Amino acid sequence: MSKGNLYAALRAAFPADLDQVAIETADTPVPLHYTWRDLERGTAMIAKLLQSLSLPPMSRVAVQVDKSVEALMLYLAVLRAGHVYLPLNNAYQASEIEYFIGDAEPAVVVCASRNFGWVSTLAFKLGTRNVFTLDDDRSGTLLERAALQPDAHEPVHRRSDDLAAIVYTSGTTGRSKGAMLSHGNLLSNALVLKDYWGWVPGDVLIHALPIFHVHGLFVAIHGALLNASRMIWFGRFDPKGVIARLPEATVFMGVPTLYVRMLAEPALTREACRTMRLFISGSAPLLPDTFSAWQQRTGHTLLERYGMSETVMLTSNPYSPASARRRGTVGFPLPGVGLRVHDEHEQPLPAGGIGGIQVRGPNVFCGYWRMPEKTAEEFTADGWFRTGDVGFVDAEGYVSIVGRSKDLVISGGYNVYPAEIEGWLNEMPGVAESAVIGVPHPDFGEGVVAVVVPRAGAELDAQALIAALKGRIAHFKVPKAILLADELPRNTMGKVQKNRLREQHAALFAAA
Ligand code: MLC
Ligand code: AMP
Repeated sequence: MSKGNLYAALRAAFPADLDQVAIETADTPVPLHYTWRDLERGTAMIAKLLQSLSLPPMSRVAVQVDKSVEALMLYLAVLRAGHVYLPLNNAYQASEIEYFIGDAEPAVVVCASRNFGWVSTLAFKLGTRNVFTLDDDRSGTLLERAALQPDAHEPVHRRSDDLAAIVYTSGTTGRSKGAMLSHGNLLSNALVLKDYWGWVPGDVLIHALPIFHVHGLFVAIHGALLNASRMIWFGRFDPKGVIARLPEATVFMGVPTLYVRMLAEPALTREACRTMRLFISGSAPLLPDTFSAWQQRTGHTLLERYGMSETVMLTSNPYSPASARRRGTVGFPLPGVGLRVHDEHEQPLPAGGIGGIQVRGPNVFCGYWRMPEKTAEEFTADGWFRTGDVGFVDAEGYVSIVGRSKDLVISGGYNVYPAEIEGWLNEMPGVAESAVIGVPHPDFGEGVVAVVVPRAGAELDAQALIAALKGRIAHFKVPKAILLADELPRNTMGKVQKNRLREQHAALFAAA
């Protein structure tokens, strides 16, 4: 019995003719075509392999691999086997992976074979018994072992409030928190979006996002699968490559950086977009200039929506009419989503009042993994989740995000938590203290910058600090610039005035 299992719901939407192509790869050495039957059989074999390991129910399966259709199959197999998927950014290094494995205690870890040495050492040390490899050329021990399994498997029964995935989002004060999402959180949101974004038979999605975050893994993939839509699958985002395939597609989803990079290509024209029905942007603020430039160049109005790992999608601009998609806003709360704006005294604000955005709904997560206190802090007494985003709702109901109460930088759609980077910097020899900020960046939206104060008498070299950080943490988190200063600006309470630093360095990347 599979009722409640998200995979079963997705499978139920597959087309009657399972021999149609479900996914076509765009940037493998030769194009690969996967039918719906391939997805069904491939995920069954991996699910059977997981079953053969006799894992406790709802074991975590941590996955740090390059993007491939087989990696997508692994996600679906974990769902159908009733375990809990734990996606990890493939840029993470040993210190980052050690934390996630230590915290989530996965029963299975799957990594790229080039990382097997250090990942398996860490995993075995932390008590994980099963480590497999999976590469983006369909090699690795996971598929070797799965190939020996039967290709039929009944999705395991799961209740809609059973855990399906844990998505780590970094904590403002250091420790990353695992947002626990249930089968019901994910399915309810996917069903709402199918309707809200007007998916129709014949839609074709270009998938060019990473599959270790909510946007690429849940929003894009669930959308296509629930609509039985073919996907044109890019292992990496390549603006020229994506534009070349637009005439075969109808839907595209991206973070703003993807749109900025496509706009830089002369090949992006109205003609190139002639078959497209919908371009969706999210994960970071879309600049009004990008919205307008896209409209002028392609004749299409970007649809901006807003969400987060803890809630999947929360708001969206309307699908129809396109003229109702309003620049600078993230649209309306999705059906079933409650959204309110409160001041710092927890009082509701009237239309236009700027305050903290709070939400509730069937999409809102079940809490942070093994952090009951943190979970309690982030929910109000009457059960609303504090997003940490600051914004307002106008008289017509459009939601706008104007800032964040959480100290967070979003660079090219990836979150970087200043506290984490400051911690690494402050440990380095010769560093007295540091402040990490985000400032406008033409490509990434925000660029990470560190202002570092040397210890008395110490000679610091910014490039050496950057190189040292690159040896320790994912490179996207490493500041694009490190500025040395004699001191940090502080208020009378002694708190670093990051606003002043942001103003002072606002033009740092302007000419880049
Ligand atoms: C890569 N680099 C970045 C970066 N991405 N630096 C800052 N910010 C980023 N986002 C750095 C790498 O570390 C590397 O540095 C160099 O750029 C080249 O790496 P690359 O892998 O070749 O980069 P590229 O392919 O150009 O990647 C850029 C990108 C990628 C924009 C395509 O960042 C991306 O796919 N972003 C999407 C993220 C996403 O899906 N977010 C959704 C979150 S879900 P070095 O030093 O090694 O040279 C969410 C909820 C919601 O937020 O609402 O959706
Ligand atoms: P994550 O923790 O990676 O899920 O990031 C979620 C955060 O991304 C949200 O809390 C917002 O701050 C931000 N975000 C997502 N979509 C948008 C958007 N359309 N505009 C502005 N910020 C966004």
